[in-house]
Amino acid sequence: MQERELTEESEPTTVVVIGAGPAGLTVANLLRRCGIDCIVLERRSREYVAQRQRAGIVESRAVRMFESWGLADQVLGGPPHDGILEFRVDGESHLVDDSDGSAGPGARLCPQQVLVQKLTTVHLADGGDLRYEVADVSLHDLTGDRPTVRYRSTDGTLHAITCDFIAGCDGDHGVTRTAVPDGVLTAHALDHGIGWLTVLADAPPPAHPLLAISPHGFAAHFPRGPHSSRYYLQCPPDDHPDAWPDHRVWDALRTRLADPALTAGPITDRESFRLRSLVHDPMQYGRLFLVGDAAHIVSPMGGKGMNLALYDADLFARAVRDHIRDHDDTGLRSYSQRCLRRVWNDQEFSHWLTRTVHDAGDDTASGAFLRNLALARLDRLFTSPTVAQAFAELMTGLEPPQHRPVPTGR
Ligand code: FAS
Repeated sequence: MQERELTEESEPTTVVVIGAGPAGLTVANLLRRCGIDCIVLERRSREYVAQRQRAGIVESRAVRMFESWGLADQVLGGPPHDGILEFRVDGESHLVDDSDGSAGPGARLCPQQVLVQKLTTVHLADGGDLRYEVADVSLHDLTGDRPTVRYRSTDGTLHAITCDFIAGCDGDHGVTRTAVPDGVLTAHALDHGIGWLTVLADAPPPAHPLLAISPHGFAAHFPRGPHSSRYYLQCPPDDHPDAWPDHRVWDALRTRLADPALTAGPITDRESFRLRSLVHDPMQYGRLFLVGDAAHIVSPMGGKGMNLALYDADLFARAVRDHIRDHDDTGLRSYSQRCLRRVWNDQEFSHWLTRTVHDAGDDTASGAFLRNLALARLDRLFTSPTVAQAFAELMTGLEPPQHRPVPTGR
C-alpha cells in the first residue's frame, strides 16, 4: 500500500497548554475566562485522566482563587473541610485547628479526579479546545517570538501550532521540561529515605483527616469521598505493594491508628513510592512556562502537590492576561521567582511535617534524640496558640498578614 504523504496541518493560537491535569485544565479555564485562545494537548484519553485518583484537598487559598475567577461553584466538589486535623500520638488524640480563622471560604475535601472532571466539563462547555490521545509532542523556537508545538493526532496527522506562549503542565514525566537546553535549569532534589504504601479503599472516611504517630511507623487516613478512604503506611523505601496483602494492610492500620475496630473495605488501589522532593529553577525558558509537577514535586505530606500546581496556574494565567490586555509584562517576568518563593515555602512546611511525624515514632536507638525533638515540636503545636496559628497559616496556603518590619534604630 502506498505510504500516505504526511502533510503537516498548521494553525495559530495564543497559548498551547501541554497536559490536562489540574495545572493544565486550570490554566485553560482561566485563560478562557479572559477570552484568551488556547489549545490543550493531552496524551491520555479523557476517561483515563478523569479517573486518576491522587490528591484529596483543595486548600483555602485555592478555593478563594477559584472564587475570584467566578469558577468555585462550577469546579469544586466535595464537602467543606471542617478545619480540624487529628494527630494521634501513640493512640492519644490531639485535634488541631488548621483553618486560620480569616474571612472567606475554607478548604474543600475535593478529590483531585473530581476537580479534573469538573474543570474538563466547564472548559468544553465553554467551547474550549481540548485534544486527547495526542502523540509525539515536540517544542520548537522557544526563545523566538512565535514558538511552535508539533504533535500527531490519533488519525496519524501531523500538526504544528504556532503560539505566543507554551504552558508546560505535563507533570514530572512530560516532554516540556526536557525541551529546555542542558545547563539552563538547576534541579534541587531530596530523597527523604522513607517509603509509603498508599491504599485506596471503599471504607468509611475518618471524622477528620488523621495523622498517626506510633513506634510501629507512621500511618494516615484521609477522606476521598463519602464512602472512600485513602490510607498511607510508612514502609521500607523499596517495598513492593505485593508485600502488603489485605490482611497485613488492615492489621498495620488498626495497630498504628490505635483503632482495633477500624472498619475495613474492598481495596481498590495500592501503590508504594519513596518520598521525594524536587524543584527545578527557573520555571521559565523563553516562552515556555513550567507549571505544577513539571517544575516541582513535593511529598504528599501536607497536601501541597496539587495546590502548588493551582497556584502556578493562577499566576501564569494572570500574567498572560496582563501581557495581552495591558501590555504589562511584570507578571511574566516575575512568574518564576514568585512561584519558586511559594514552592520553597511549601517544601519547607512539607519537610517539617514529614520529619516530625516520622521521627516522632522512630524508637530505634539512632532515632531517640530526633524522636524527642519531634515530640517536642508536636507538644508545642498542641499547646501553643502562636505555633498552632502558624501551622494553620501554612495548611491554608493563605498569604500571611503583612509583617510589620521592626523600625530601624530601635
Ligand atoms: P499531572 O501529572 O497531574 O498532569 C500532567 C498531565 O500531562 C497528565 O494528564 C499527563 O498524561 C499529561 N502529559 C504528560 N506527558 C505528556 C505529553 N508528552 N503530551 C501531552 N500530555 C502529557 N498531592 C497532594 O497535594 N495530596 C495528595 O494526597 C497527593 N497524593 C498523590 C498520590 C499519588 C499517587 C501521586 C502520583 C501524586 C499525589 N499528589 C498529591 C501530587 C499530585 O496531586 C500532583 O501534584 C498533581 O497531579 C500535579 O498536577 P499537574 O501538575 O497538573 O500534573
